[in-house]
Amino acid sequence: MSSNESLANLLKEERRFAPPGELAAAANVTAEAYGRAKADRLAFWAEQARRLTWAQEPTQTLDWSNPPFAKWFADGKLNVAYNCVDRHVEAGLGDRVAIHFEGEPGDSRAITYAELKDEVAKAANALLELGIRKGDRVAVYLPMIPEAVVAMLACARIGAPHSVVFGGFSADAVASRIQDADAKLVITADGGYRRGKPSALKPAIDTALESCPQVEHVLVVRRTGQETAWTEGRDVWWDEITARQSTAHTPEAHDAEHPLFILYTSGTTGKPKGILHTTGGYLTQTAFTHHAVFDLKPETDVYWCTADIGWVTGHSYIVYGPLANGATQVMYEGTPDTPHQGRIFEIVQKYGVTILYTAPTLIRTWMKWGDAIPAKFDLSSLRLLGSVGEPINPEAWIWYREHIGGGRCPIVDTWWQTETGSIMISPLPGVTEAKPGSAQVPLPGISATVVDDEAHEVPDGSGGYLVLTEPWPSMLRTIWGDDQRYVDTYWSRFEGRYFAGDGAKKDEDGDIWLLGRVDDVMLVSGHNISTTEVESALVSHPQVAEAAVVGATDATTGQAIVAFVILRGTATDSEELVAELRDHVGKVLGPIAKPKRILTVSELPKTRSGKIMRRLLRDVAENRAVGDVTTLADSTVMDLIQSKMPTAP
Ligand code: 6R9
Repeated sequence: MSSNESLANLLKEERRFAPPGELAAAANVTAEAYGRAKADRLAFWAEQARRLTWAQEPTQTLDWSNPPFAKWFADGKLNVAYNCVDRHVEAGLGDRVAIHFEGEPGDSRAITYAELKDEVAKAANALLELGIRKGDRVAVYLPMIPEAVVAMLACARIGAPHSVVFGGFSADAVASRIQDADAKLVITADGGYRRGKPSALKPAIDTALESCPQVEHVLVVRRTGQETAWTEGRDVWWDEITARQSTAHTPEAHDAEHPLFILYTSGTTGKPKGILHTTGGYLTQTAFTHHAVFDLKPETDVYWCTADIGWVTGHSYIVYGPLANGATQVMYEGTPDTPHQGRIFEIVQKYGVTILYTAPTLIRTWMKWGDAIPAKFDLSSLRLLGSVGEPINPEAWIWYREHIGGGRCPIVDTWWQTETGSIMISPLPGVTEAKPGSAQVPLPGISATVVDDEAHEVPDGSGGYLVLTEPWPSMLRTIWGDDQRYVDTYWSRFEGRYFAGDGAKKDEDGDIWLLGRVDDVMLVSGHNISTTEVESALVSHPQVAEAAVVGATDATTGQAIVAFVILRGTATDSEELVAELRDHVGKVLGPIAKPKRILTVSELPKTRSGKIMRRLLRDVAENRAVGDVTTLADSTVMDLIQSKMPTAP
């Protein structure tokens, strides 16, 4: 993309929503924080680090003497599990519920901080009994059950970095991640409940371990009770080994830069990248952002993040941020349509959830299912809504606000990545006048901007590439075992700046709008057009629930826009409707953005964290064999979509 053809700035969204007065008056973080952080960024982060309990207080904040390899709070020492659990019990909050667990079949468990402390200590002792020591890597392949949280905290407690792999990734995907991290132990379960039935997990581990000889033990949580193949001497039942452990375990103080976890991101091509996060900076920023962005009042709020722990959102905003802040939260094992499409709302009602954090993919699915479903439940406990994972289309934002938030809850659209560790760009719920579809402003202490091809900051009203211009506490420290790839991937495109890989624009007020991955940007007749803007235009038509657009090679225009749309429950597919949708995009964005072809489909290819995989749709649109589908949540979706496609290009 060159500067004179940077992303066409097409979408105009004029709606504005001021923060609710009551929330603003009592907000955890107010406008003053921006100025304070700007005046002295490092002093601001040093102050945030004091949210944590350190065994040895840091005297240094940032060491950036060897960029891009950062050290934060380097001479400090702390234990993450102590911060997430023990200190709340010591403060007299042991009876507070940490986790309201809701299993898919309807079983539930409430776990207090005191109980969580005992579980984590026993699991830490069990890891030690199995020969795991500080620095050893542990792979975690579990369903969404409390043992996943316990396992992660037990690893953190003894200083054994965990590598959580999505339960549901194939044996091959698990094997390559176990090998890359050279894990010594795997923690898994017999199975978990998905779509109304037990779904086995351990067989994938058994297969994966055929090519991972270094793994000494497999620790198996009993969740479904299904028949499970067993390797004597290697496999150990979680309940049996933890039952004989003491609830006493003294947490060791680890260096602030001790590795906390590795989490693999698939990226678009090539070998998955093991993103490395460390201890003190990561916990400081996850705790601060959870406090600031969600305005958490731990005494009264019931918080719920619907992500899977296999995704970074689950690490930072189910495990580390909320628990460091002493939150009470809901954890749900299953799918949102089991046994019925109102399941999420039923759980909100049951626990009186006040803060709900979810992804645009689920919001658009709810739109497809219809307004009548949330209307059947009492959602009046909600006071704040969050969104993460993809750009949220303005129309989906409005739907979320009205149908879930009752028109009263502020929405925080939070931009961040596995690599950033914590939320970076987001409105503050008590401060920012919200704009549907925009993440808007870097949080206090964060420096982000949009640059053109030559690294010049673009003027307000223009588009380009999102970059982060200063190091931040929860930044990735490297790619596990590959420092050079870390430098090449993130720090080489623009000298001294972190390249996020996302297109973005700044509006007339300087607010940031995310426009999708740079790899997905379409080049039509010499204009760079963002996938996000065309998708948002399609979703703004009342018959459309969800859309994915790609640029397909075209003899006349270079690339032509091809759109795949999912209609709302009430709409019927017809040639007239397709023509109407093309005209609608033309009206909203201008004729250049009109899709050449629109196909209606019933599903879109998505990753397990709900992101649309446009690369696969491009293969379909260009009549190629569909590429690697291993990270797809449901691989049958591609067959369905291809069957919709006429064979001639
Ligand atoms: C947390 C997470 C990172 C990529 C990121 C961007 C997209 C995430 C977004 C968003 C627009 C938001 N993304 N949040 N785009 N608005 N609020 O999703 O991490 O799985 O590593 O993905 O997701 O493209 O670069 P990860």
